[in-house]
Amino acid sequence: MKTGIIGLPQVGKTSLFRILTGAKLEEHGYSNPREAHIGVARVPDERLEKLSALYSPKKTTFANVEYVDVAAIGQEALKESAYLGNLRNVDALIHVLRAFEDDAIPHVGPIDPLRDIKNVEFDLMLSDLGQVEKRLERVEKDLRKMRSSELEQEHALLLRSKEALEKEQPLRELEMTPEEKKLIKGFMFLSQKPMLYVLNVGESASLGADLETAVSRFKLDSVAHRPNAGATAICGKVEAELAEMEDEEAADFLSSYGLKESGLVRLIRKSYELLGLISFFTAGEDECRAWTVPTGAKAPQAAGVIHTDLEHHFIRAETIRWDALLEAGSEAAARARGTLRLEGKEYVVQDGDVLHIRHSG
Ligand SMILES: Nc1nc2c(ncn2[C@@H]2O[C@H](COP(=O)(O)OP(=O)(O)OP(=O)(O)O)[C@@H](O)[C@H]2O)c(=O)[nH]1
Ligand SMILES: [Mg+2]
Repeated sequence: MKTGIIGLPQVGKTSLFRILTGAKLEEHGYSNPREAHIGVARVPDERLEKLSALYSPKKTTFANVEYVDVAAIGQEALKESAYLGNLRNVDALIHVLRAFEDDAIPHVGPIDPLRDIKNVEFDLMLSDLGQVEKRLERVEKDLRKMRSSELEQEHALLLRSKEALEKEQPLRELEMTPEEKKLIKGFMFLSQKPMLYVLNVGESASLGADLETAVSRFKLDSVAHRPNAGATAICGKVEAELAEMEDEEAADFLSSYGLKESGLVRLIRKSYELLGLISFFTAGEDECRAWTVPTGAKAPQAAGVIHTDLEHHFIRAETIRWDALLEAGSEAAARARGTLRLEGKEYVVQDGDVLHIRHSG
């Protein structure tokens, strides 16, 4: 899964990218600011850490999310094909919004995240609209030559998209059947991607409480509740300091701000929710590992994420919730208690399941 980090100039995109991925500026050769930077972040997961403590495996593997840091967004940038290509290729977007006060760092007028959202969304929609219109022309030409139900379906969907964009409704808010989604997928429309708005707030003594209330303080409640969108807040400055600390020091630092956990944990969790992703685990003496599947995935699909052969030769999945396994103390004990179940091909995997795939391969 790939998430693009976008936003106006100097709002803290690169800072957030660095904190998320632990990337150092030098390593990525930031000499060319127009270039996109790609980094991998580990998805923090306490459940996996606890499973790992039970099994003491040789290796513990967390799930990963890829982040792409691009140059500041704007109508000019969106005309560059390399820039556009980088953005089209992601599965979701994080829009970083300036919410911190600092006279030394310029911004377009007073702090107003809602205005910035409107402007950036407008640019995204304008880019999509250009693409929709171009394709519509082509489809209409083809339809005059020959009618086909597939083309007609695409035509109707494009018209619907055009209508939405013209009234400034991002495509992520359009309701689509799975079939329509498939039809439109190839365009990789920017305004169709799930969007997480991230307020980059200033440092304060009551940061814990300030982060909690930031979304409503900056009037983002309504945008956060729109389809396929969400909002959260982070303090880039504090996170950057946290990233440099050892665990114990970090815990003290967090509590001095009235925080329970690093904002990154919340941020990554939010992007998971937004994308409709869940985690399941495999646990053993060799490796304890977290895997990612879309909500609603059935057991064979989950098996396929581990290895394609496992999907083809899937028989059953021994299944138990991570906490039930911890409570029992071992798979054998769980089996004896009857909390370890055998699930078949139609089983819908639940967030936090520990699976052991039985296969015929
Ligand atoms: N006071 C304050 N400054 C910040 C914060 N986050 C970032 N900055 C500063 O803002 C400036 C821009 O940060 P970047 O992370 O480079 O912002 P960016 O969005 O990647 O900028 P461009 O890529 O040039 O558009 C830097 O000088 C940062 O130190 C913050 O939370 N508080
Ligand atoms: Mg940057």
